[in-house]
Amino acid sequence: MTTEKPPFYITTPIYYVNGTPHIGHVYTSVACDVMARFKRLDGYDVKFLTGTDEHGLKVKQSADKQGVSPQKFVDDVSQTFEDVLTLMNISHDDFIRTTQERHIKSAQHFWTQLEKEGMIYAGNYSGWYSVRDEAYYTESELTTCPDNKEIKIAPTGATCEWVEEESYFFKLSAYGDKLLDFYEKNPDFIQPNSIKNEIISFVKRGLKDLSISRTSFDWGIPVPNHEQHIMYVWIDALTNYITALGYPDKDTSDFQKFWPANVHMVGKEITRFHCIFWPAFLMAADLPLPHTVFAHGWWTVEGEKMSKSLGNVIHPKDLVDRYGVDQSRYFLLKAIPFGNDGNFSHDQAITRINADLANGLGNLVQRTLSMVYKNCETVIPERVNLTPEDAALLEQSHSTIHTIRPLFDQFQYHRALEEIWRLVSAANTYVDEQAPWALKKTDFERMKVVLAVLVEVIRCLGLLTQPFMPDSASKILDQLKIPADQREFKHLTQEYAIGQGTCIDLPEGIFPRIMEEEKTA
Ligand code: ME8
Repeated sequence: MTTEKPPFYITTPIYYVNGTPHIGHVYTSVACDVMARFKRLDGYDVKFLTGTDEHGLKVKQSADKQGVSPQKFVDDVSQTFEDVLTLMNISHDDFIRTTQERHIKSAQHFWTQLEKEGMIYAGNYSGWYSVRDEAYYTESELTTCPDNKEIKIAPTGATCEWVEEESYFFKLSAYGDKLLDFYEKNPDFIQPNSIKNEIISFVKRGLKDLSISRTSFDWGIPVPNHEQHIMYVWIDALTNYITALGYPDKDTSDFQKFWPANVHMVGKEITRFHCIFWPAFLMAADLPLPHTVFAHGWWTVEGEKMSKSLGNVIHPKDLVDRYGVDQSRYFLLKAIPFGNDGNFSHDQAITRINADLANGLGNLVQRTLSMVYKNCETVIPERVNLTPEDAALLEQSHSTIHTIRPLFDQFQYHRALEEIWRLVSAANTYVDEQAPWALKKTDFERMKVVLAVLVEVIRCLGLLTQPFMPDSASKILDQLKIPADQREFKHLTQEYAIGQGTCIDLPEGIFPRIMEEEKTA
């Protein structure tokens, strides 16, 4: 009997193509990738979507600055985002671009649905707009620039300009109570709680109708039947999450299986769009609402906001050249509690990678497998006559998955890593206490049992680290000759424990130590 796998749909924001990708973008993509891989290994049917947001004034202005057509510009920059996904070993199932035909059709249909429901009306917009945020702001939200009182500044620090133009509006003001009711009935919809509280107080202050079309430039999706208008970039962009499932066709197997999404992962600066506008649009279009929007924090670099002008932008390739792909993935998720802001520092990256990966996990694997290779004629020995210490360590290896599963459900990546590294430490303490190198001379049979226990712990560590460090975990599992069809979390049991008699190859180091002099490089 085959039972159907439960679905799990996770999305990143689609990234603006006005600049090249940096560690902020990579952070969200890695976090989603780790979740997607975790769920696949845990028996889910996963759909993982990412892509690029290619319309709007910000992108148009960037293209103009380079003197190329917007289409040529977005084609080139979108490719750099795809390349970074490959670089970081991201396992997305689909890459959506908002200039694709499938998306234009979907966004236009979505608009038509809102119009049919009577939720759109024509009017004139006059107010403040930030091109950098692609967002409208009310006067009361703005401050003035200390050097020039004429310049209005949004809460994000972006400058705003005064806009007056013909526009269509979405009746957002009709959704305040409905949204508050929805947040109350679905306490997991907005996470973490700090963001939920901000959104609730914003909605409670009263929602204004939202301008959803522009007429002063043309780089966007034409509004159906009113082609002098293009859609506001956010109504276009948010629709990507359903386009990728086949919308407007709601009968596709993907739409049936994966909508509503389990998680929209976003940075904290775009929660208003995802937690207010998007659910209101979906309510208006009579579509179910996603389960969770999780907003993570922001990275600064050596204490400063990343910016081209400060020259402190960290490019993913530099990170990978310096530390390696898996080491970079590990560091990004271990360095700060997910949901909090954090500061990137090379010193911290080196210290953590050396301590946890080179010395912690790497050393455990290397010293254990070298001893098996040299002293047991390359053959994994039998686990017999187990002591209580052996049994306790094996038990911890098989049960860690039960501790980290709920942590994944709460997006607590750093705590899941802490639990896995609790096992690494327990194993390293066990090696030191059991001292197999001494047993080699005094009790060779016991040495073999100690090594056999450690090999099983390493198998479990290989399985558990796969979502975070897929290549390194594969290397560990390959060295142990674990078959490809025995690498899921359901195999973290005694029943699938590594068999005695397996021959291993000469072990190769997995996590090289990063040299101190590179700190100042
Ligand atoms: O907002 N720290 O695109 P965007 C952490 N197109 N995360 C960061 C970051 C940093 N310093 N910088 C960027 C958009 N991010 C819209 C989204 S979705 C329908 C449309 C990450 O290119 C974080 O996930 O400005 C943030 O939300 C996203 O990149 C913003 O990317």
